[in-house]
Amino acid sequence: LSQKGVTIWLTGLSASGKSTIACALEQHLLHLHKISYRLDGDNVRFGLNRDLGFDEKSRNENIRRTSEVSKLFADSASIAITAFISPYRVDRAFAREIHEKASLPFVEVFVDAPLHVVEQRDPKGLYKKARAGEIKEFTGISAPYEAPENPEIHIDTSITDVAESVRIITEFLTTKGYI
Ligand code: GGZ
Repeated sequence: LSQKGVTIWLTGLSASGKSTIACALEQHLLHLHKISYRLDGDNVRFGLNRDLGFDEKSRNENIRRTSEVSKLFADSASIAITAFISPYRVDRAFAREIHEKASLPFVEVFVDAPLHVVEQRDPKGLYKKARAGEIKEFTGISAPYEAPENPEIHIDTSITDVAESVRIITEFLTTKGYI
């Protein structure tokens, strides 16, 4: 098998569009007869990482484990798509480092949107609860989000729709020969 796997690492605030883009990207890759696997809070935080919360140490561990799992997927020649806030630069740097050490491609995608926009979206009412102090250490409100300084791809979802986001990512993957 000449084709290696790859990890596509989406990072951004809650409600920035990570999961939406991840799902649409998975669908698009399927149309291209490429099977990918999505790792996100919905399938990881209720299983593998059910012991973890949202304090800094828990998030570090959430991302450390997720990094290792995505690396295993990429190592099996799969396309791993991760959709975690992954707010700390040091954790994302770790994810990148273990991929690079294994000669596996790692594509960091900054799914960006201004705080006022994601707060306006607030699909689950979590920002409202965070503002009211009902949720502690909420990213962007009472916990940090360290924006990527050198992501392979930077998408502002307040001006870029899902289809265009998928197109941008797919084009990057194709150009690099990762898919
Ligand atoms: C941020 C939280 C929090 C706190 C619960 N801070 O929009 P969602 O609901 O569906 O996605 C968010 C998800 C974030 O989990 P991650 O595993 O991606 O976070 S991290 O990478 O930082 O470990 C949000 C919900 O969980 N959620 N409490 N305090 N998001």
